[in-house]
Amino acid sequence: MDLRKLSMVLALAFGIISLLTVILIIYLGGDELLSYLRPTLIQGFGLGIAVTAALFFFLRLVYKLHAMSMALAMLFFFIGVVMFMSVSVSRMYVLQYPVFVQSFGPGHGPGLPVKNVITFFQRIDEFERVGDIARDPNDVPSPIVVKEVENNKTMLNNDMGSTTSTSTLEVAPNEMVVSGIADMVNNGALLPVSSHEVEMSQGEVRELKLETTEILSEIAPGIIFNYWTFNNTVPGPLFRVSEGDMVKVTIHNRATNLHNHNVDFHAATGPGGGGAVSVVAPGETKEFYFKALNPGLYVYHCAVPNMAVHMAHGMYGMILVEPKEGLPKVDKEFYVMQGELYTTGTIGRQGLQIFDAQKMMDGIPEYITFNGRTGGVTGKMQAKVGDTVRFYVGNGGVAHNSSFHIVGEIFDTVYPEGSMGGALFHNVQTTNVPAGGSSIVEFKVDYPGKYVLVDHALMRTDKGAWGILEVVGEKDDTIFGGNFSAPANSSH
Ligand SMILES: [Cu+2]
Repeated sequence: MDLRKLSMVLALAFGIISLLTVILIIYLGGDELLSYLRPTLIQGFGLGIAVTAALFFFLRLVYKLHAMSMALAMLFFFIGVVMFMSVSVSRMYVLQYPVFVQSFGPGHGPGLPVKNVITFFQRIDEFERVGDIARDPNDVPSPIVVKEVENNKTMLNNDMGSTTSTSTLEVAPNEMVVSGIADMVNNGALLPVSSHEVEMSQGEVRELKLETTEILSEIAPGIIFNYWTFNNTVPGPLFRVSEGDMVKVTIHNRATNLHNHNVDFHAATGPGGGGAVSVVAPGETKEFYFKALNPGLYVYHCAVPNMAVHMAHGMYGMILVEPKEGLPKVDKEFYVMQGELYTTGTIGRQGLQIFDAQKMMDGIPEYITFNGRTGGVTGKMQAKVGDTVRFYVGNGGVAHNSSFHIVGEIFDTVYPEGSMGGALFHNVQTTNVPAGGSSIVEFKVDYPGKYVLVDHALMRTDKGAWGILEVVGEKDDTIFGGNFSAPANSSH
């Protein structure tokens, strides 16, 4: 065969292989998979062109110019470069999808079955698309028992609903002076009772319902992630029970899901915190129970291997086990959980983002969020001057502790690491919230303005870890003063 024909055949073969590859990808996973693999295809196509051209060059050197030694030198040069690149790059980055990552944990590694990866792309249109993945930070169940600090009077809440008690901002200013506890009494949420009746209320059965879901939602505008959740939000719901209560958990794994899930309650004493008896396949439902023996603020999370992978998809939430005597009354309660997202695309890359197991193993998240996405708790939290405020702060991790801080505020009281019954901290600037742990902070808001919640490892604000508590009301010149105007060189 002459060289011209051979060259034509080679070029044609290259073209056909490229086309078949694209068709195979579309067949396996549709446009979404094609779009996801685009960088790899461009890389692969480029490499193909280079190899084909090198081959033409090699053949011409040998058969036309009879320069065999020069051809061999070129060949070895080419092999040498490829060897060098193969060590430094090792594999095309986009293919670091978990199926290729080897690890040595107790369960199986962060790799997902190839079958599930392909199935994900094939069924991508069947996954629910959730508009806002962030749990509303106001979504805090009403107190069960409230400890009145001033006169030691105890009150009982007979309403076990999870309605929030933090909606007083809508009322007219002259009604806003009514204290939070009075609001709740007026709403029928709380009824004064004797201490004897409080004793009787202990040891109730609390039914918690969890649905595990695999959905699509936005990390930031235009940046899509396949979240795995409890009850379709990140974090999952905040549950509220009382010390000594029997907690009955029902967990259902949505039928469209691809993976098994379960739940490990840090508030439970027993194998896996319930994880050992709650593994559910897609479509399956299970029940288990535990007694809330110890008061405190506890994380719950999915613990199906690989546990870190499930948590890094958003599978965490918290349960508050109130002490028997309740917590001191406050005017506002908020629920905020920090968490990390590991995506193959670097921060800001638009479109569908695939979970990156290697980045998770290295502990380098692209996004660190409050309540699951950037801006997850911004514009949602309000209080008025004079309010006492309590934050239930948690950390789903999966790698990093949070140095929780609110710019311009001081925590009057901290329940360190969400513990109860021991020493409380007072006058704290920044509190540690361990991965898989919590903290409770309380403070009175004294001055109007915007107070920024941060993880004080401050570069994490650029990854999304911040939110705003807005305080409205009268300025108090005895506490703070100054000129709020913009600097002279500001364009605003
Ligand atoms: Cu899970």
